[in-house]
Amino acid sequence: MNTLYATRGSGNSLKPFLTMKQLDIPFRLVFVDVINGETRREKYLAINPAGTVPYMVTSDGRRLGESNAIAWYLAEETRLAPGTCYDRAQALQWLFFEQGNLEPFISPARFFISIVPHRRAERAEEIARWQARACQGLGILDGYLRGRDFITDSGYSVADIGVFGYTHVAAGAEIDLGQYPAVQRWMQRVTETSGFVSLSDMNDHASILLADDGIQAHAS
Ligand SMILES: N[C@@H](CCC(=O)N[C@@H](CS)C(=O)NCC(=O)O)C(=O)O
Repeated sequence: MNTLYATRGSGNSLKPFLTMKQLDIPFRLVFVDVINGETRREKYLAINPAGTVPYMVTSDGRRLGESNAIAWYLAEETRLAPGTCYDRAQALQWLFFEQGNLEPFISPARFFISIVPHRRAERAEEIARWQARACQGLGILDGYLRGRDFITDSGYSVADIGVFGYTHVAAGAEIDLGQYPAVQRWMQRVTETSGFVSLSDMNDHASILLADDGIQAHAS
């Protein structure tokens, strides 16, 4: 069975979680405590030297990091894989866009505003910059999604899952998604797809803690 290392509340962790739930792929979930620095300690670094979640160890022991790469691997040859060569390239375009123009700004702004608000003041200037950059990215996404149902013409796919991961929690970064009506309509469509599960479903899912995980360290 696949093992997914994840963190509660993480938009990146939601991506492989949602993919496996929608595809009925069984997995075990191990929660790593980012706030207490567990991702940067020896036990987790021996699993994922990059010290980030999500991370996956497949049923046959292979290892994979980066949320969009994990989701892509899981979606290959399933109904969540875009159907044509062009649609696959377009999916990759928007997954890279998400990692370059959305996630690096929404995620830290949300972290300091909503997850560790006592540390907000110390990052006030950066937060303003992150919000501005996130809004630029959301504006581009909104323009693209006008008149479209999903990211590619193949319908709902791994590309939507990847872009949804942090876009849907932008309010936690005090970004008003009301400015992006096409993004809002698209997010609603994503939540209506068959078997959709949310961040709170992930937070409440049966899991074990990293401290109780008996995996053998093997960096790759
Ligand atoms: N590009 C990576 C980013 C992963 C990432 O930064 N994850 C955050 C949680 S959402 C994390 O692990 N933070 C803890 C740390 O960096 O120690 C991905 O998409 O998986």
